[in-house]
Amino acid sequence: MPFNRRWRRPTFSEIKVTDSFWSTRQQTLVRVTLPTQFSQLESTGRLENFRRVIDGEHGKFSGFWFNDSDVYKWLEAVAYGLAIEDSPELRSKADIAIDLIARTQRPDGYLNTYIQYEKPDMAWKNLSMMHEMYCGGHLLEAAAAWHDALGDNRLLNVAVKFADHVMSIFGPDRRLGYCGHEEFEYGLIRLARATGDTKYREFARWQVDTRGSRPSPFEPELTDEVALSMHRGQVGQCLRDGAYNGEYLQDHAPVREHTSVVGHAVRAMYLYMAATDLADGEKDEAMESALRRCWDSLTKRRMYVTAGIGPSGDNEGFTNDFDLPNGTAYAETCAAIGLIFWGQLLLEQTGESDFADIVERSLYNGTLSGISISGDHYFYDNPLESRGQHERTPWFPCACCPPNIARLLGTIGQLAVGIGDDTIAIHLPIGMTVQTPLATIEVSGNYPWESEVTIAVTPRTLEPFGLAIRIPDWADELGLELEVADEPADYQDGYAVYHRVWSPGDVIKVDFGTEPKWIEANPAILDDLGRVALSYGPMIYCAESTDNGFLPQRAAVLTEQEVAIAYDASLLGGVTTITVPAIVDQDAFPDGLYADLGTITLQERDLKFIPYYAWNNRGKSSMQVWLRRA
Ligand code: FUB
Ligand code: ZN
Repeated sequence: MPFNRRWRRPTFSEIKVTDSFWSTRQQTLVRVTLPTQFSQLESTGRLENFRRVIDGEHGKFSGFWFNDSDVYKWLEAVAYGLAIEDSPELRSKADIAIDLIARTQRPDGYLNTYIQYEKPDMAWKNLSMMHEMYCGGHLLEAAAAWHDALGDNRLLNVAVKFADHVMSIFGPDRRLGYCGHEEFEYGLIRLARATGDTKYREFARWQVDTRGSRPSPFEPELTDEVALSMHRGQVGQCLRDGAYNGEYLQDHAPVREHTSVVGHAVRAMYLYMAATDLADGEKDEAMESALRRCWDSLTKRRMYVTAGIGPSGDNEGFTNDFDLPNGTAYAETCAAIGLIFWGQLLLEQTGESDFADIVERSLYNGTLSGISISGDHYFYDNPLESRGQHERTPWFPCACCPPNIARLLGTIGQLAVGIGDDTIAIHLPIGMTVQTPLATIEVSGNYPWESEVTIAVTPRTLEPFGLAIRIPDWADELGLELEVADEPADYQDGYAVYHRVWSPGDVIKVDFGTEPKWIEANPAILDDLGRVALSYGPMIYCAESTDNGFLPQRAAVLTEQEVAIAYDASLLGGVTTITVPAIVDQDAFPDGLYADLGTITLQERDLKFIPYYAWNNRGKSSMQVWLRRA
């Protein structure tokens, strides 16, 4: 399918999430996550950095040079949170931040507290590392969010001035330049939509199209003492064998020539999001094929079973095909979120459900593990095995992930549904009420714990229209019943579609046939050899020592035997557990390290699994996703 947008996202007034799984999390977002994050923005000096610029001297700049972006991402999430559930306290916290941002902006539109406070003469001198446009991109996204979700244009005015300032310096007839950390491109696209001014979209296109230029605008920075005085990190990341190598920041080749995902994972996701959006309706075959190549490289050779991506902490990103170590997996929360953002754009433009499969996998696994059930502790990296050293924390010195997961949680409803001219698509069958010009759709059930979902349609037109229901990749047998008539569905691009004239009260019952399933990994993933993982619907499971009284590393599962499923409302906010027979190595062993074969005694024990996202919510523990197979 060519990239021609098929679905648009519902606005906040068109959708209400009523899902037992996600609405609790959205409530926690507004009542716990966003208020506690504001306290962190204050106590760690991120907001103080703005006051420092406004007022002059207040001591040293706090933290990383891209700390402004945390404030912008938090504000973006607040816009969504307030659209879901109004909160005067949260609103007044946001007002403080918005006011500070507006007052910090220079009259010419420039805005970056680190540069303004610490290095006022160094603006735009080190594009590869200093994140000025990256921070600006998050400002633009926050501005678009406040405009779109709340009709509030205060940030939009700041964003327009900033974008105009950048465009007065860089551009086709000006200086060649783009940011070492992509993000501004997508921010510009959203700014163009919010303002209706396409010049921002075209500027984003120019930045995407010129990325990978030779000589690269980053090359001179590697020998420029002024640029290096601010950050020498680019030398290590960008030089290989003494020559410039732009892989770390996806500047190794023009995007249309990219063949696989490389470098820093979050950067790559943000670049491909912009490129995908820009390809919409352009019939740009070279770009479409590059994006499909990179998507395949990512999801067929470089992605964990949890949809975590970027195995290495060295470059916070990609290494080689099938290199997916479990215990040292970096799998940054932001990268998993970026994968959702990119996959959703591909889904909306192509209508192909494969993209939604990955979005769903990331959502319920590698992304959701990034936040505690209480909503105020976070993982930065999301390993698939722990020997007890990992624990979520309330914040990080580099705190990109917490506000990123907040903005993702605010837009679950927007991921669940696609609205087309004559079709409504249910991408994620979560509980919700959707009001579109064609119909009101009510989805109810207890997904993902239960198999059955009911979709009730109340049309607003006498004309026929389509209802498309995604068939998840994990559903072997999909039961579909249109209660009012014996009409078969059409199957298109992984969706079951009923196209008909609807009457009020028409109901479709869907049974996803959710069953526990064992998964094997491609033998090329050496870390998973001889191992299996357990899934239930969209969720990947793990075994945690907390539930079992022994280390899961010592167990080998008996995959041929029956498993027991139980929903436990009192455990981890309500989860379905799966108990599996396993063989466990016993403790008794003579003093010392080694002994003759046969010394170890084995015992059959039950091994209880919980959803991966829910691990480490009861203190430190040993955990494994890929278990040895007996
Ligand atoms: O550099 C900004 C953000 O901080 C990146 O996206 C993350 O990977 C972390 O390095
Ligand atoms: Zn992050």
